[in-house]
Amino acid sequence: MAEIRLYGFWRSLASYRVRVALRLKGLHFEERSVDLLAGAQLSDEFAQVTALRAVPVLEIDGTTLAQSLAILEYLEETRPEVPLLPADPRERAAARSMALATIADAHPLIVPRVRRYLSERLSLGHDGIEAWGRHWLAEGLGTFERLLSRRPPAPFAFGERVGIADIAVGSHVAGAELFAVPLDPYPHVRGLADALAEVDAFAQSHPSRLKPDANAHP
Ligand SMILES: N[C@@H](CCC(=O)N[C@@H](CS)C(=O)NCC(=O)O)C(=O)O
Repeated sequence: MAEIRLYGFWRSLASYRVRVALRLKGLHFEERSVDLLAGAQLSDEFAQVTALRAVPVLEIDGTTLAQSLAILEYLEETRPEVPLLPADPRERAAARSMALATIADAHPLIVPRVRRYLSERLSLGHDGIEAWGRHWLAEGLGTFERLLSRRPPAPFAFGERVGIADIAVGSHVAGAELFAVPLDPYPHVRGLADALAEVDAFAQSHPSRLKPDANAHP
């Protein structure tokens, strides 16, 4: 068994968060793809891994963890050498609070099970579901713009070091890219996203790098 195994999916924003954190902490991991578009999260095979029917799931230290924020906090507690949280307790709370703006508020509204319900039970068509996704992503971008505009100027959300707030904003921006939501109205978010794109852990983990045909010739 690999020492650290991530069950994820290329376009899963929550999996992206965990991938980035593992790489920031310098941890080697193997990734198993759970094809959310094919419904593999609902399979009997995946039910052996987790009861949650969702990715990310991380096998590490002889245990199985789920929920991206819980996984990030676990990595922080067990491998504190490269910190993902600021040292000051007030700043730690503020960083968690910013991260939750997408992890708890915006992102849960656009996951496959919600889109499936909109389609199968409420008969919303493709365009309606895309509009739904774009709406909640734009709402989240607006929240991040307001939050970031009140932070002191810094390359990253909480200063010189990337951390959980950056991971959350980065994942939300990746979602905006997947749904073609423009970043132009959100200059602080755009500035942070540009800074994060220069960080290897973010660049290597980005959905565009994992997309199955990303490396295929046209
Ligand atoms: N709050 C969870 C999100 C878990 C989640 O909903 N993951 C999505 C992919 S990003 C998923 O696997 N969804 C399966 C489904 O909705 O059927 C986290 O941050 O880890």
